[in-house]
Amino acid sequence: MSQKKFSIVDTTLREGEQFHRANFSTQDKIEIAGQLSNFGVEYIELTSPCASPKSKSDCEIIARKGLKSKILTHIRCTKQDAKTAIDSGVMGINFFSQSAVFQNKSNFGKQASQVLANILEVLRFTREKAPEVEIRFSMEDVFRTPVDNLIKVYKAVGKSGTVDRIGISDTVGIALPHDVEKIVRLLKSLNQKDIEFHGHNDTECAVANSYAALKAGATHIDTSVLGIGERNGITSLAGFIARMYSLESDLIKKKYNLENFKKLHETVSKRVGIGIPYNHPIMGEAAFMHKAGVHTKSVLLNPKSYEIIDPSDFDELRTILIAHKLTGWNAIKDRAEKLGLGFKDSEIKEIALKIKRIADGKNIGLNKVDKILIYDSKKL
Ligand code: HCA
Ligand code: CU
Repeated sequence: MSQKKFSIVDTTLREGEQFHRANFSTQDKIEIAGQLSNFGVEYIELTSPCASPKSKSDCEIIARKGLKSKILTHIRCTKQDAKTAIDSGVMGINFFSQSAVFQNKSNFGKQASQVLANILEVLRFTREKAPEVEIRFSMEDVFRTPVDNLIKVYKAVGKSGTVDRIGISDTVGIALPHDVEKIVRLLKSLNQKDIEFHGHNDTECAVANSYAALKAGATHIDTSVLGIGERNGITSLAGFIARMYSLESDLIKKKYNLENFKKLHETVSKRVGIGIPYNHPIMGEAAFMHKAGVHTKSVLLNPKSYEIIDPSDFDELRTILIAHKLTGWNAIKDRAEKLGLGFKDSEIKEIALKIKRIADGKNIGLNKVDKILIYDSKKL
């Protein structure tokens, strides 16, 4: 990995609020922001204070909580929005601009020039009014916008000297990792600003794209807990953490308080009213389950044979499943030993065959396996 210095911009409380089932109360937001901060994300992005009266007061309350994470809000590129955001007391402003006006393939017309001039004026205004506030400017739908137009906009924004960071959004989840790498490198070559990447997950590429962005020189990655957001959401916090842990576990263990990870996920899942998907990285119920005989045998000898993440780092447990037709005698032997029962290997192999026969075509539980083991041990 070329990029070890990165920050997470968690947007569960902004993009996540755009998830169709989310409707956080003030109390929910305070609780989630506190847990995100305890986990250690560097930034928390909140819904625009211009979105509704409650969004405004929530922004003000959370911005003044003194959390460790920097509090940002996400607003349109207008002076009125900027004024309201500054007054809310946030430490950073994530401006975004819709890109339809820049998507004309044949030219950068009069309308686009006017929109760009407005953007620059708002950025200058904000920088002047709030010199201490961190400013990011981002365009929506970068990967469907002609590159020449992107260059025009980002070059002008960079030159204006008003922003700390530029953002790239894959608003519709269309990008592939190599597209992301290409654009990040291009923007990096235009100006040396920090770069934030925001990727939607319509084709399940969000985590890979986020990593590609980092590899190419991006510095900030947007995530949300459980990936919630518009449609099927964005890079999930757990997916991104799993990706980075698999490459740099020591760094991730040092940078974030992994023991708070589970609580954060349980809270968001409860407050949104959705379960944690069974296959969610790290947090899904299947993440550390081992079933087939070949797998269970190896995992019992060395968990790394089929695990790239140590569940105990996240307060999770590994499960060795043995009550099924794919079971293996090594796993049954391990279970017998746990129950304090002694068998010869030849006997255990017989018992494993019996369990396979019984479980072929129907579900049996661990209780049933235990009963068989105990019963057979008494016969000896
Ligand atoms: C949207 C906007 C956005 C903005 C991302 C950003 C997107 O809700 O449509 O400001 O980085 O995906 O483009 O979330
Ligand atoms: Cu988005």
